[in-house]
Amino acid sequence: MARPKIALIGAGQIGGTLAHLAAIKELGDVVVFDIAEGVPQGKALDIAEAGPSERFDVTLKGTNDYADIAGADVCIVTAGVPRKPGMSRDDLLGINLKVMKAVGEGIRDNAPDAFVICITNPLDAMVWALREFSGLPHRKVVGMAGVLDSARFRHFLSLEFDVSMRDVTAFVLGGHGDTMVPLARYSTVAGIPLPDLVKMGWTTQDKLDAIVQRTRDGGAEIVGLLKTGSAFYAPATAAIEMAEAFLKDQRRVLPCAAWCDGEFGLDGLYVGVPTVIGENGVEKVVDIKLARDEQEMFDKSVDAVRGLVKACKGIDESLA
Ligand code: A3D
Repeated sequence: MARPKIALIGAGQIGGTLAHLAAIKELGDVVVFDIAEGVPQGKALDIAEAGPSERFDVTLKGTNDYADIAGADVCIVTAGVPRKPGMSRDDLLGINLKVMKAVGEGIRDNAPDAFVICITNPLDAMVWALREFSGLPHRKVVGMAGVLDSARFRHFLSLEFDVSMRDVTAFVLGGHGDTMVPLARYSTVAGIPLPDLVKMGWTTQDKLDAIVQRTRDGGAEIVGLLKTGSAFYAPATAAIEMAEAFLKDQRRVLPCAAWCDGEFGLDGLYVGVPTVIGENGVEKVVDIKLARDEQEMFDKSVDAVRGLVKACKGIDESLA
């Protein structure tokens, strides 16, 4: 049986890490595309040369030609520009929208059956634009944010409780940005919800609030430390988790920026919600009932995403 084909659009910090992880996990043959000449070729060769030590049997190819992504089963898109200190994700909108147009058309013409995972920021607007430009079915185009934001939340909670990260589950909903909504009552240690852990004296509400805020600021914390770019190891790992769920039809329940048309009372918008990911892409949006305060936070987040989508339509009239 032929190995799956994984196309990585963007060979920067995240793209290179994705290629390395996909090869080590033997998820499939990897094609790395970028407009920068030599960069995808150099990274693909460098990673291929790790094969004898890592003992993986997949091929890696770097390219500047979209024809090489033909027939890809998965496309992971990181093409564009990342944040620098002092920039918000939204500051990237104009420049990355143009990139989404080129990438969307490249995928439409060469890999129309792929499951597409967008990582480029501002995430919720870029995944919407990428879907519009590519014309692929909505269930086959998703954004990676919730898996990363939840992982950050889980990491901080495991530090607070001094327990294994494996036993901490967390849910983060809404847009990927300052309005993201970490849901405390759906986040647990071995099934015990966070509000119960506060009652049990494992932590205080103030400390929990501070962890929620640190999660919201998780991307900015790394940008502030790196100074020259944004996070890439954990973002790549999160996207690989989603790609694997699709390729292996795992039906994982993962928070993604997914198309909601009816779910959560939305009439056609990409926003972070719990989904089931399987062989058809988004098999289902898990339409949970939110408490009043959660709904208020979610609505604020939805408004912010709507604002960005409107701004995209203002910049590129083919989207209006
Ligand atoms: P970086 O290392 O700069 O890589 C981006 C790559 O895109 C570069 O190699 C560019 O040459 C390439 N590129 C630019 N224009 C095009 C084009 N038209 N076609 C193909 N390739 C192109 O950035 P990065 O890998 O650190 O980050 C990539 C994106 O992910 C940025 O927009 C970040 O803001 C975003 N990001 C999102 C998250 C989320 O959780 C959603 C987390 C971290 C970073």
